[in-house]
Amino acid sequence: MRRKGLFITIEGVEGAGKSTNIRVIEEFLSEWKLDYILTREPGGTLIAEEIRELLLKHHEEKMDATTELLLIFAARAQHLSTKIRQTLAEGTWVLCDRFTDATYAYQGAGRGLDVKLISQLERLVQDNLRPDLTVIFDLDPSVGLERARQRGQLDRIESQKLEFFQRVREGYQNIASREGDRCLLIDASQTRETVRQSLRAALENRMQAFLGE
Ligand code: T5A
Repeated sequence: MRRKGLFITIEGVEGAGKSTNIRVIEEFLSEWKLDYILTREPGGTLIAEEIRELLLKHHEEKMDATTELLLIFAARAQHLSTKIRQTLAEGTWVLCDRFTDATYAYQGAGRGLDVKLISQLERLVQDNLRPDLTVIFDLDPSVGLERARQRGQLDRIESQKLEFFQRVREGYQNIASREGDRCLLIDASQTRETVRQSLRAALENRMQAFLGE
């Protein structure tokens, strides 16, 4: 019996199918009879959700990139201290829609902020806590943005130029190739059913390793 829950994070550019495929992961965890919670970033607690609103809404004043970065880590500190750490310690798994890889991809690769600064904040806020498994949905951002557009009005971050999201995608691809043991890169350009099957096969594989420990 594991003493600690596993921490699984889901990543990808806008419209890559995170929400769609989180349902596949939930179904999978239920089949394995694992207790889990689903949460998201930025957000996941009352205070962190208020910070999310501030981050995603349009403002008359331009938000400085460092302000954006600090707000994201402020929300993360709140989320970790009031929800994630305690849940994992109780042995419950945590499924989180985005986490710090999104910060490296969006604020690092996308906005061009110094990666060293991000990793300093990561250490400050998370100490040694890192995800056990990260699923990254890889998709051409022009396809993802079109999917997001069809859903309604774009928020402040979704309204960035296409080149921004191309850098974000490359940021994610670099993380996946650097940290292959932790990350699963899923081709999200396929049909919903094919993505579902690839994801299930990849999870099956990893889960054997986790639960066989
Ligand atoms: N952010 C976040 C940072 O900048 N830094 C950080 O550190 C963090 C944590 C949060 C925003 O905050 C930024 C990144 C984001 O801009 P979010 O709530 O995570 O935003 O939301 P989005 O990325 O905007 O999530 P979306 O809901 O837009 O995208 P999903 O969840 O990836 O996509 P999903 O599943 O809703 O699918 C979109 C549409 O495509 C269809 C779906 O039915 C849906 O209509 N679809 C497919 N269509 C065809 N083929 C497939 N295979 C499909 N899969 C899904």
